[in-house]
Amino acid sequence: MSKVTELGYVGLNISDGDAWRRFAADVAGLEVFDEGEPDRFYLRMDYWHHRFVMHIGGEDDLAYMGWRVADQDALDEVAGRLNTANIPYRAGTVQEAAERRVLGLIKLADPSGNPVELFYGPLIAMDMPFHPGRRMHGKFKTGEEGLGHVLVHADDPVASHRFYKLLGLEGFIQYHLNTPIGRAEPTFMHCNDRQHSIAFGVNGTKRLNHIMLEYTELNDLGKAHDVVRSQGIDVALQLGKHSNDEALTFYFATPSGWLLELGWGSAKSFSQQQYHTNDVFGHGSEVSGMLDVDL
Ligand code: MBD
Ligand code: FE
Repeated sequence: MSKVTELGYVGLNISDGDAWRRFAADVAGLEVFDEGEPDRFYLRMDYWHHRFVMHIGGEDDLAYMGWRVADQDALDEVAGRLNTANIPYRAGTVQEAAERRVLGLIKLADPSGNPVELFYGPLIAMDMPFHPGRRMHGKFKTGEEGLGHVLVHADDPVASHRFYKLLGLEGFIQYHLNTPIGRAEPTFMHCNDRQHSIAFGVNGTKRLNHIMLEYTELNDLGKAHDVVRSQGIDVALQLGKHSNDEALTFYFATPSGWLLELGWGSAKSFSQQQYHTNDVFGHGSEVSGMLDVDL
């Protein structure tokens, strides 16, 4: 059975391009890459042409998630499963594929309306090695594990689980948590060694709650933390270690209001269900209203 292999790229609608250019480079160390298009710029993490398309203008939120499949045959097979399940999708045009720097794609939405693209054949710019936006000790951990993970809105987590399973992801509820509005039972799903590539079950006002990016070196997480603190950026959850992916992370506000979770040292995905009611340590809430879970 053909499955998605990684969260390959993400499109974001942003209201303040200049704030984002500074934030991406100076805080996270991402490479800001401009191809002279007036309505967008790109963020790079590795040899990929881009991992993020930053669409200037519009509401500050997720524009689309790009989930990779191996090739055209794999895309046809997944599309066949969508047909069987009566899930509508649209084939991307040649121009739309070129716009994303991929060889082919289809466009659809998950059960909560989060835009999804399934693609194959990304442009890997081997002549353009990653050039970090600020000094870095190591790299971003990408490769077969994709760009990181997203926590997205789900009106009906059971329907979302069914949808992402159809794409080939696996996973399940991994926490029972307390929140100001009652119990949350978030679901975490994976499609490669990354412990999760998508999570849902904690809803806010936007489609996107957070994106998690991971460094290969602890020192780069420490540097990011220093920059966030020195710039006085709102921290939603302080440094701490998750019980499921065992990553050391912290969460802070992006110029779009949703959160960036930066991390280091995560464990691999696993296929037997277990659950947690607390994290290993830390992740204390600091600025509320952004990720109101009691970890
Ligand atoms: C995560 O990455 C996360 O964002 C939450 C809320 C819980 C466990 C792992
Ligand atoms: Fe996360």
